[in-house]
Amino acid sequence: MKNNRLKLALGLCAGLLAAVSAWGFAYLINSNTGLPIKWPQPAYPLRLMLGTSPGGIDFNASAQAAARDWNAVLGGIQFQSTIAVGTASERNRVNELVFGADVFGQAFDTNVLAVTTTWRIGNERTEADIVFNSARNWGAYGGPTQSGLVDLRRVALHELGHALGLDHPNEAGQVFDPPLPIMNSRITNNETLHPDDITGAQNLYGPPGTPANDNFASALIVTLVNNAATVTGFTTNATKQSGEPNHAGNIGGRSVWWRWTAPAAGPVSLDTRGSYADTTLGVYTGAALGSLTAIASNDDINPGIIQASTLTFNATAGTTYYFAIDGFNNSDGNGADSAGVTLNLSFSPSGPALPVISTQPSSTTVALGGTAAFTVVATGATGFQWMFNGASISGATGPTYTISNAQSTHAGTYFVTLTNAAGSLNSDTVTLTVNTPAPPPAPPPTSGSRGGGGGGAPSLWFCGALCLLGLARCLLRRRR
Ligand SMILES: [Ca+2]
Ligand SMILES: [Ca+2]
Ligand SMILES: [Ca+2]
Ligand SMILES: [Ca+2]
Ligand SMILES: [Zn+2]
Repeated sequence: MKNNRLKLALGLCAGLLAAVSAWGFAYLINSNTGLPIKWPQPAYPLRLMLGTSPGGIDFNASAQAAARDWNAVLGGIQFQSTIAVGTASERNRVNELVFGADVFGQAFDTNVLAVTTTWRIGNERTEADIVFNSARNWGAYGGPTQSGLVDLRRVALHELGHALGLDHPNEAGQVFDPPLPIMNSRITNNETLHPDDITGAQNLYGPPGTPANDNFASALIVTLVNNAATVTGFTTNATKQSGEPNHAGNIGGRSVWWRWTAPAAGPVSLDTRGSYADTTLGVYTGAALGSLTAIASNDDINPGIIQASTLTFNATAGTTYYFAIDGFNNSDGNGADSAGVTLNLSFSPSGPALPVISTQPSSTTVALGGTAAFTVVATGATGFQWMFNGASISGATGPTYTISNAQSTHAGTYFVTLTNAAGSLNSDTVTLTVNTPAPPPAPPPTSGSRGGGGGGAPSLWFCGALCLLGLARCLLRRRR
């Protein structure tokens, strides 16, 4: 009897899909941003409610051993388990590991050993419960799989990988020689984390330790090959130094540094595509952190959507440029986002110069029905294109963009792309706020209405309502 198919992770929220990376490993992805979904805090609490078998096997200890295996290779997160008895609930913000005859009321598929149910808000994991199929015969052993007896620790190792944000590499079309990754969708004789499992998880949470290029003075040198370079690192456990600027105007808090000396004059293009978290990027000249000159910076390629950063600048021959990558989203109580980061550089030595902006556009506020204008002052530009919430504005192709009769639909983010023969240069991203008259006070709720349910910050109530739509989708996926 073949009972050896591991359950694929249920992405219970809408907008989840598996993605293939260039490396191997696969992730559960927020399809709105293209970024993996991660547990945001350094501590990842688990509530173990697996108990002891009639034969005396301590299954909570087996799950703890699996959690320790992941903890040993991860720098930005650690599973922390507590032992309890009881039943698990979905959407209670407690990450529970239990045995169950079903998955919160949904039957296990044939051959399924365990299921991880996951919930999220934006790029952040909010909850992951793991249900081990109580119809199986569970044990604790090492070595090859035994017919009719499932080793709980290695199944927990797989399901905790889903809780971290990993998906099945084999189902993303990736082929390996044995020993196979733990994150493959079928249980195998391999019982230890595979290099692919470890690299995949470290891209999300970093390896143990602090990055070597955390401090400005420890900036790593970028070396070009054919006038291009791609360097990688981790912002995990990086810090912000005293006197360090806010990169792209964002407080950040987990910066890492590279430096590069231009061998000739020419335009440079930088981006952080391939990073595993929301980045900011800044370019500076100067010898000390307290006396830097800002050259260019960027937060998002497409504000709020493509959260990697991109910028261009004109390099001067012989000048050393410092590149800082930091994390965004330091407003969620968990510090700036951090993960594996990538910096891509391309250089056109002696090429024509990019446009130069002397005055950036400014954020502005306008009354409903009023007129707002954004202006950029630049030299060397032959074309202008204003962008609104990441999309081109038809006809907005001059140095000034004017909005007449401003409505609430005009509120959002704007920038202008300047072009010439050397390429393109984006201005700072600025915001338009449209002040609308205060609405009349709401009438008091009538008796029996469900008023005031989900106001304020994203709440459990809100997340639950969103995720129920996802549930139907995922059950279809399960039955496939
Ligand atoms: Ca739960
Ligand atoms: Ca730093
Ligand atoms: Ca960003
Ligand atoms: Ca954060
Ligand atoms: Zn799985």
